[in-house]
Amino acid sequence: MSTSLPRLGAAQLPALQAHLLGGELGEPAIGIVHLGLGNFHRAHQAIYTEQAMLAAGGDWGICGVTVLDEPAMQQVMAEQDNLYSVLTSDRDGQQVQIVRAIRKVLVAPRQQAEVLAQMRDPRVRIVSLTVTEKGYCYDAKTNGLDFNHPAIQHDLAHPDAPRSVPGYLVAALRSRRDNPFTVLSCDNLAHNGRILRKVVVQYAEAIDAELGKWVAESVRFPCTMVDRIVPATTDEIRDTVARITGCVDAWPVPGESFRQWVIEDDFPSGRPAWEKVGAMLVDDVIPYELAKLRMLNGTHSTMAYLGVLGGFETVDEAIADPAMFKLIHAMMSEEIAPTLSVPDSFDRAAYRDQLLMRYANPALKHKTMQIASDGSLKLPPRLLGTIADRIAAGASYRRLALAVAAWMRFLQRRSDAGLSYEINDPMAAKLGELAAQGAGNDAALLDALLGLEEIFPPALATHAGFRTELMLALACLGKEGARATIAHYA
Ligand code: CS2
Repeated sequence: MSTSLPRLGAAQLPALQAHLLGGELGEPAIGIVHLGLGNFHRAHQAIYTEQAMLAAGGDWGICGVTVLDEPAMQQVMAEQDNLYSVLTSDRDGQQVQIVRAIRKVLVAPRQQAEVLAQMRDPRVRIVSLTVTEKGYCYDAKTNGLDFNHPAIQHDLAHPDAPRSVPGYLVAALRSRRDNPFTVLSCDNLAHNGRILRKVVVQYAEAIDAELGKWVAESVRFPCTMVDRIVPATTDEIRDTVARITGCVDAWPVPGESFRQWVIEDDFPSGRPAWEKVGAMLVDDVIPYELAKLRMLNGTHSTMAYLGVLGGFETVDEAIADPAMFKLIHAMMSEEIAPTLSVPDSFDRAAYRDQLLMRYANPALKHKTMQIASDGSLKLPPRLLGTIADRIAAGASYRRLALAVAAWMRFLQRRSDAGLSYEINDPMAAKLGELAAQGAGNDAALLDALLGLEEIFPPALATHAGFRTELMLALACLGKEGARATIAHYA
C-alpha cells in the first residue's frame, strides 16, 4: 500500500465527493445501535440507512458495537473519523463509496457502561444485530435459550453487567419500559426475529417473570432477509481502494453490487425510510428468508465443503468447474426450489440464474474456507430443513445429502490432496473428536455425528433413507474424492 497517500478522514471528504452516496448528511444523532460491527453491516444496513437519511432525513446515525473483544475496528474507524470505503466489484468494473452513517464505535467487553448508556438513550429507536448464528445463544435441542451457555449463566447471575447479546438487550430494555426500542435481527437464521424474540423473552423471564411478560407484549422483533456477498478484507482490496480514491483506508469492505433487504414492517417507534432506497417492507418476510437461506446459503455451504475437500479455494473457482455448476444448478432447480412457498411474483428460475451469475463474480475471491466455518449452526437452516421437507414430500434429496456428507468429511480436517486445516466452529473440539472416532469407518462417523441433537433433529437423524443417502455419498467421497463425486451427483 502506498504510504505517500493521505489517510481517509473528514479532511479528505471535499476531494471525495464523487464517492459519496449523496449530498450533505449533516450531523444526524444516533438513532440505531448496531451490535456486531463487521464487514457485512458496513456494506449492507449502514448503506441503506445513510441513503434513507439522504432521501428523507431523520436522526438515524449508527453507533456500531463490536460484541467480541476486538478493538481493531474501533481503532481504525477512530483514525478515519468513522469513515470507511466500500469497494463494489462486478463485471461492469469497480467503484468505491465512502460511507458516513456510522457516528461512533464501541467495544462491548471494554465499554460495557457506554454501550448500555447508548442503548438506553431514548433517541435510539432501533437496536439491530449481525452477531452471526453464535451470538443468539440459541439451543436447537430445546428450541429456546441455551441456559448452559457460559455467557448466559454469567448474565443471569449479573444481569446489570451483561456479556451476551440477550443480556445486553434486556439490561437496556428494562430501563426503557415507556419507550422500548425495536430489535432487528439481520442474521442468516430461519425466522430470525422470532428466534431472537424467543431467547430474549426466556432470558428476561428467568430474571423476572413480569419482565419477561412485558418484553413479550411490548417489544417488537421484526424478521428480515438480508443479502449481499461480502468477503473478508485483503491487502489487494486495500490497494485497489487506495488507487481509486487516492486515500488509504486501513479496513475497506469488498462486496458485490447486488444487495437485497426484505423487512417485516413492524417499527412502532419509527424507522429510517428504507423503502425509499430499495428495501422491501412487507407483512411477511418468511418466504423470502427461506428462499435466500436455502437457495443461496444452502448452495454456498455445499460449495464450501466440497470446495475445501476438492481444492477449490474460492466460490468463483468452484462454480467455474462445469460439474460443480451442473450440480449446484440441479440442486437448486430440482431439490431446493420445489420446497419454497414464495409469492407468484417470485421467479425461482430467475433467482437461481442470478445466484449462479453472482457466484461466478471473479473479483470477490470469496473463500470457501470462510463459508465453511460454523457448520454446526449453519447446517440446520441452510440444508437440513430443506431435506426434512423433501422427505415429507416423498421427493429425492441426494444432492442435499451429499452436501451434509461433505461437511462430515470436511470435519476430518484433510483435503483430498492431503492438506490439513483447522475447523472454525463453536463445537470444533467435539466435532473433531467425533470425526476422529469415525476415521476409516463411515458407519461409525455417521452414528457419532447424527447423534448430535443440537444439529440433527431426532426424526431426521433416525430416518433410514437419509442415512442411506449419507452412506452412499460418504463412500463416494472417500473412494473417489470430491471432484469425481461432484461429477457423479451433477
Ligand atoms: C455465506 C454468507 O459466509 C457464509 O456463510 O453463505 O455470508 C453469504 O455470503 C451471505 O449470506 C450473502 O448474503
